[in-house]
Amino acid sequence: MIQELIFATGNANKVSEIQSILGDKFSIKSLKDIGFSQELEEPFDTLEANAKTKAEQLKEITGKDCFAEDSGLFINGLNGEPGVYSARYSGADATDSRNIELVLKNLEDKENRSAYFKTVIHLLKNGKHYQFTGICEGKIIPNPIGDNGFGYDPIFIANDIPERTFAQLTKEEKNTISHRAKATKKFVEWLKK
Ligand code: ITT
Repeated sequence: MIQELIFATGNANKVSEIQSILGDKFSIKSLKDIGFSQELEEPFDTLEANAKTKAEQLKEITGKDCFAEDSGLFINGLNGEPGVYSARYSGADATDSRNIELVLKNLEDKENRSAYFKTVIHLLKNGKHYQFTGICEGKIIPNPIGDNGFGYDPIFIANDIPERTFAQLTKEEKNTISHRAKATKKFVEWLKK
């Protein structure tokens, strides 16, 4: 039987990446699929706390078990920025390209360009809370390259595939090494138990 999971996200790219790892035994319903158009609040300064609150807010509204994820890019030469604020780094009208521009500008005079992506998945099931974490280490390049993926993918090169940016990888390739893939694989292992 196909297990249905509600994913507290408005980000279609996250849904697509996670669905392809979960496979056809699981069916993910996004906020859009369940007709929910409000944005969930993310008021905290850690991925863990924001993932938890997004899952709790949706549980409160739907009464159903669900999961959420919060992720971000942590750049060592910028003291961990944009981090938990990755989605809105360049302000209220942030876009992926404005965020990238700001990161590159802030890194101009920095020698250390190492960075990592981190994902925290928070599952609320039968009143219990579970978290699964994934990290992908790499570096930020000076100019964006590639059209695939989303967010900061065009400026991030993972240590595991050092020849290409995340935006030059296929979804399948990104899903072998990414932060989200690592967290999702732990999540799937848990679900299969
Ligand atoms: P939610 O509805 O799930 O909150 P969101 O896009 O607002 O969707 P987050 O708050 O978790 O998601 O912000 C994560 C930001 O971090 C995202 O908008 C990207 O800018 C960046 N990011 C996360 N994972 C990424 C990835 O795999 N590749 C590139 N950028 C990523």
